[in-house]
Order: sequence, then C-alpha cells, then structure tokens
Amino acid sequence: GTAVGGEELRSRVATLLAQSRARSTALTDAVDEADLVAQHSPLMSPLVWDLAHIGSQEELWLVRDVGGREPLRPEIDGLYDAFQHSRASRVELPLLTPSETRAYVAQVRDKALDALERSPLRGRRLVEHGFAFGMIVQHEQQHDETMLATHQLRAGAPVLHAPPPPAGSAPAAREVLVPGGPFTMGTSTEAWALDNERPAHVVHVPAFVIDTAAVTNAEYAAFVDAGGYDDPRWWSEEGWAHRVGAALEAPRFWRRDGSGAWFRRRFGREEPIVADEPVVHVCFHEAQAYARWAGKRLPTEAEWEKAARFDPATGRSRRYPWGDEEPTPAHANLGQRHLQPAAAGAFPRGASPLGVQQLIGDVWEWTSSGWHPYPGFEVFPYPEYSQVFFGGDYRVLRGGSFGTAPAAVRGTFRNWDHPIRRQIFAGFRCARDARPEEAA
Ligand code: AVJ
Ligand code: FE
Repeated sequence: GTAVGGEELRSRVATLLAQSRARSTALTDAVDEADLVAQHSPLMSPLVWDLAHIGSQEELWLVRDVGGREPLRPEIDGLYDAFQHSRASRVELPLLTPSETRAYVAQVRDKALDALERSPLRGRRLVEHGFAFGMIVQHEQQHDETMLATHQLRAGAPVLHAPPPPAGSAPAAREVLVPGGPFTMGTSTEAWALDNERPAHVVHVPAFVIDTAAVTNAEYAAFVDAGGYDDPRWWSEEGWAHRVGAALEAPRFWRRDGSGAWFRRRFGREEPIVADEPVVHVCFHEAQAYARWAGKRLPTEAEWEKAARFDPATGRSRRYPWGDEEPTPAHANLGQRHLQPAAAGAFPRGASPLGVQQLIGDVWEWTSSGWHPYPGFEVFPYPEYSQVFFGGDYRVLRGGSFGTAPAAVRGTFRNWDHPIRRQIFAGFRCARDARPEEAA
C-alpha cells in the first residue's frame, strides 16, 4: 500500500477533487439546458441528476460526516438517492434546475474543502477521513464516466473533443502462459480500495493462457461476418435468448454502409470502424459467444487479476501491471484524455511482467465471474456500495476504460454490471486452459 503523510494527502486530495470537478463541469457545460435535463436513454439518468447526486454524496460523506456540519438541503436527499428512484424515472422528479444544481454543488464543495482544511489527518482520522475523501473522489469520477456514456447515447452534433490516442502494433506474442500456483488476490493495504476489493487472500489459480491484447474490431467483425449471431452453438442458453429477444446483430452503435463496410457513431461523429482497436459496447453474452467461436473462453476474475498483478520473479502481487507506481499517460489510456480505446500494442510500458498489455484502461473487460464477496468481506462504509448487489445476475468487469480516471481504477478494482448491458465502455480479452505440455 501507500503510506502517505497527512499533509501530502491533504494536497493530493485537493488536487484530485479539483480534477474530478473540472471533468464534471466540462461534461455538463458541453450541452445546453434542454440536453442537461433530457432523458437521452432510459438506461441513464439526466445529466443534471448525476451532477446533483455527485454533490449530494459529497455533502453526506464530507460535509455532514467528516465536517460534522448541518445538512445544506436535507429536503433534496431523497431525490438524489439512487435506491429510491430508478434511472428511467429520474427525469420525472422535481429535480433542481441546472443553475440550482451548479450553485448547490459549488456550495457543497466550499464546505468539503473547509472540512479538508480542518481535518487533523492524523492517526485514526488519517485513515477514516482519508478514505472518505478518496471514496468521494472516486465516486465523482465514476459518475463522470457514467455521464460520458450518456454523451455517447445522446443524439445530435458532437460537443466533446480530444486528440486520438497513440498508435501501436499488436504485441509479437498473441498469448502468454500464466503459471499455476498461489496468488494473492485483493488487498488489505491499498488505502482507497473499496470494501469489495478487500481483504487480500491467497487463491490457487491453475496454469492458463491469456491473450496479450483485447479482442479487436477486426477480430470481432470476423465473428459477425462468419454468422456468429445466427448460430446458437456459440451462445449460452441465456445469451441466445437475449440475442434473439433484443435482436442483437453486432456491437451497439455499429452499422454497415451500402458496400458492407462497418461504421459507427461515436460521440456524435460518424466514423469507419478501426480494425486494430479493441471492440467496445458489447455485452457479456456477446463476449462469451465470441470466445466460444474462437475456441477460447473468458478469463475468470482471479485469472484476470493474476495476469495483471502477479510477478513471477518475486511471487508478489503488484498494484498495477507495470509495478506499484500510479498510472501516468505512458502507462495506460485512462481519464478521458482520448475519446476512444487505443489500438492493441499502444502502451507497451503498461505491460505486466508476463507481457500482457493494456489490462488497465482502454476498455472494461468482461470476466466469466459473478459478483461475489471475497472471503472475509466486511461492509465498509455502507451496504449500498457493494453488498446489496452480491449474488444478482451481475458479471465482473476489470481494468477500467479510456473514460475511467486513474484515481478510480487499480489492479484490484472490481466493477460489475448486468450481462446484457452494452452502453458501458466494455470489451474483453480471451483466455484458455493450458494444455498439459504447456503447464508442465
Ligand atoms: C461500481 C460502477 C457499478 O455506477 O453503479 C456510483 C459505482 N456506486 N454510485 C455504479 C457507483 C454508487 C457503481 N459501479
Ligand atoms: Fe452514485
């Protein structure tokens, strides 16, 4: 973990709070008032809800809890409680207007910064308050990624702009063997790890083989063109029922032009599908069907984390594939610096010791695992973050996307979603069992 002193933490938190707010502001200032309050998809909240919810959570955890202050606007708590209103119904609520919302989040932020200044950040308070600030930084960044997904679903002219990611050429080895044996999964020392990432525990992962890159658009298009969506052999029973019921034919946002070439709409722009970029906007069922067609399978969550963190030279689990240092722009495509995933091979400095690339950033990666607590799990700080979702039909996603902030992802970070969801920035990589002669 990271042993950080109180004053270093205080300035780090101030910087991260400013960064997340700059991003929330950019995402909400990019559109007009009508777009802010509109429902762009029943899967998403109006953008103005996300912004006020960011403020509401910050008020609860930093102003009231850490700061010990009275509620600013107790009457609106319920409106912005994610458990009281479904995303689809939030547009009907008497929400704060855009200008009221902006004033509210600014007022909350002033008081949260005051709480940051006053916190002793020593001893027990260093751990408790430090975690509360870290949780709120991550929470705002998670909703920023959600708002980015809303932008992708929004119709109309483009409003977001960013340079393209660096180019790359596919790693020389297509797949690597991850040796069998014990591996320490999860963490008990990572200061800002959420409850579901804890505690560290040893798992025995048999030898397996994993792809060094995520499945690309060209590879996925080959599956589509081979009739993969018409052949129930590749799909689970549940996946096939969904494929038929939802009339899935290709990744979300893909369409063919008259000549049969693939195009997509990305943040309001029509673009040809780029062959060597990771496929994105596929659901778990599509990922699973592709893997079966390719003679492979999805990695389990433990396999994914071992491929990302295990250092065979020391037997130790790293914080990130490249080591223990925080992500820089040379390591991974994170933080909405680019509005798309980067081509396979674009971040060789982010490789794991075994040579697996781009595990962090670019696209969330579906795993075959359901959403379950680790042995020894303890709710912290509230059951609605992780616990209430355990055991549902969710599948675990790992690694973060181009829209995930560096502060909101690490080797141990666990995300989850329903297996039919495609609006998130999710792709996948394939794995397979090691053949006996490979494992030996
Ligand atoms: C961890 C991404 C599944 O967005 O539903 C945000 C994060 N929790 N507010 C979500 C979260 C509460 C969560 N995911
Ligand atoms: Fe939230």
